[in-house]
Amino acid sequence: MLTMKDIIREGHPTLERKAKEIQLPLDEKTKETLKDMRTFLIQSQDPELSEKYQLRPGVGLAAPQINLPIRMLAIYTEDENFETLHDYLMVNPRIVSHSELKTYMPGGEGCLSVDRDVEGLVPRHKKVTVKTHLYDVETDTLKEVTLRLKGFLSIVFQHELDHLNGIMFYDKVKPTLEGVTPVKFKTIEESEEA
Ligand code: K2U
Ligand code: NI
Repeated sequence: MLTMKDIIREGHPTLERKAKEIQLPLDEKTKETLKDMRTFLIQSQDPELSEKYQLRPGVGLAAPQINLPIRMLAIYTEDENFETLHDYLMVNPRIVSHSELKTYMPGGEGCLSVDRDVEGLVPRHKKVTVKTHLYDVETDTLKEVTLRLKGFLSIVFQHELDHLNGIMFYDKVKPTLEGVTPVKFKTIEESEEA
């Protein structure tokens, strides 16, 4: 299983390189790595397991963060309304279009590969249309899809895609973002209302 010792930290050269396209079909080793990345995110969000294995909570993880400069990433999170679970293992993802409007995380961003707080806001496309191959763990199948992501999911995806291009969130921080609306997260109470 993956733990924090498998995650490389800022300054490591792999985090600053452009990752390479993955040749298809996926080999077994790559499939196992994708499964491990997904398991890491699931365990990192479990109070007991994250405590037991000392995992920082994560909603996304890109292969370069475990020192694999190849174009794949995992996302495992609910959206900002706590309505839908988004569970993606993306291979060779690319943005094919995006909104002009921007958004941002109200408190700024963090990163599993960055062991410090970084002040500032990161402008992100409010909506992105993504073409990617998705690996399905249950059926051991890979299919090419088009995903339309918005809000928090759009931010998470762009943060992870940046890792595939050697870009860190602190390369993009701004002190303020005038005229840009941040993602609004529902409170747990709001999400539990009928
Ligand atoms: O790539 C990573 O380091 C994983 C980040 C992804 C991320 C950072 C900022 C904004 C969105 C996604 C970790 O998930 S940071 C921890 C986290 C946890 C819950 C919500 C937002 C960030
Ligand atoms: Ni990161």
